[in-house]
Amino acid sequence: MSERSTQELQEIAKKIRKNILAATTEAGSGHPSSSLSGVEVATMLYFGGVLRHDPKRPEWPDRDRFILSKGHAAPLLYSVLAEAGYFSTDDLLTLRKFGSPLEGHPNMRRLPGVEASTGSLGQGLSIGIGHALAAKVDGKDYRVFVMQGDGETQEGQVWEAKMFAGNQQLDNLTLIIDRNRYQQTGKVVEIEDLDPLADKLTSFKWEVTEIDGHEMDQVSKAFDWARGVSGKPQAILASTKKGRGVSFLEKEGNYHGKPVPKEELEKAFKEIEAGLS
Ligand SMILES: Cc1ncc(C[n+]2csc(CCOP(=O)(O)OP(=O)(O)O)c2C)c(N)n1
Ligand SMILES: [Mg+2]
Repeated sequence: MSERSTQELQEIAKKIRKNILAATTEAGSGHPSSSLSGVEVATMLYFGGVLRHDPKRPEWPDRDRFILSKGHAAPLLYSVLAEAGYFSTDDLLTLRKFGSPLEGHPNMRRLPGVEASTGSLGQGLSIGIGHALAAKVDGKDYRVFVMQGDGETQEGQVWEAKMFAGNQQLDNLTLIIDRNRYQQTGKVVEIEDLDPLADKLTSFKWEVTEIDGHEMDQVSKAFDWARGVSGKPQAILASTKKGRGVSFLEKEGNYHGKPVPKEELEKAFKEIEAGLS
């Protein structure tokens, strides 16, 4: 589906990773590790020909919508939007600064390309359902993509939304669960186990596929698969690693909400350049 090769997409993913770290380290706050786990999925959406969008017309009525429900991964969204041309990549270094539209969590009223103001976990899927339902009512063919965290999936509203989407047969809706196995305070499995997650979704009348969320080719195939499903919403369970691409973030396991110290930044950049091992 993509006009870009896997290698070209991997190169874009490297840029996105570096910009996530540059912005959060400059800000001295934010969530780099939560952003890094979603890089391949977001790169495929915006640069792999999945999302129908036009950075020059962020309000184009027929655009596909991407909603980052795990809004704390705002540096991921901002890096992808900047790389796509919604605004300048120089603006990334204003993240979380007083007056900057690049707020700690995405604000749809201040930044082009942001489809929903998120950050309060659990709400993005409901917003996405609103768009998907509107497309059906209006006879439009745009699609809606939502990215949720795995810890976020514990929110009650998430299950109301999933039940509703299944019953409404919203086949223009694709949910990606960024399954990095950690939430703020520890391992998801130890806090509120989600398994069997695929079975739960299937029983809610969803189609489900499980992939390695860092393998570009698997991510690409999953989006192709989603497009081919009719009569049901689709969930892509993407197994990922929090902090992916930077060994000392990955090793830490749950390096949540902490920027890389300035003195470690060059080391992190070098690892990202070397590519995923
Ligand atoms: C309703 C709500 N409760 C708590 C928080 C605080 N919080 C921010 S990130 C986070 C952990 C989220 O974990 P997960 O969804 O797995 O995302 P990850 O960072 O692992 O990608 C929490 C509890 C919040 N933003 N919203
Ligand atoms: Mg998580």
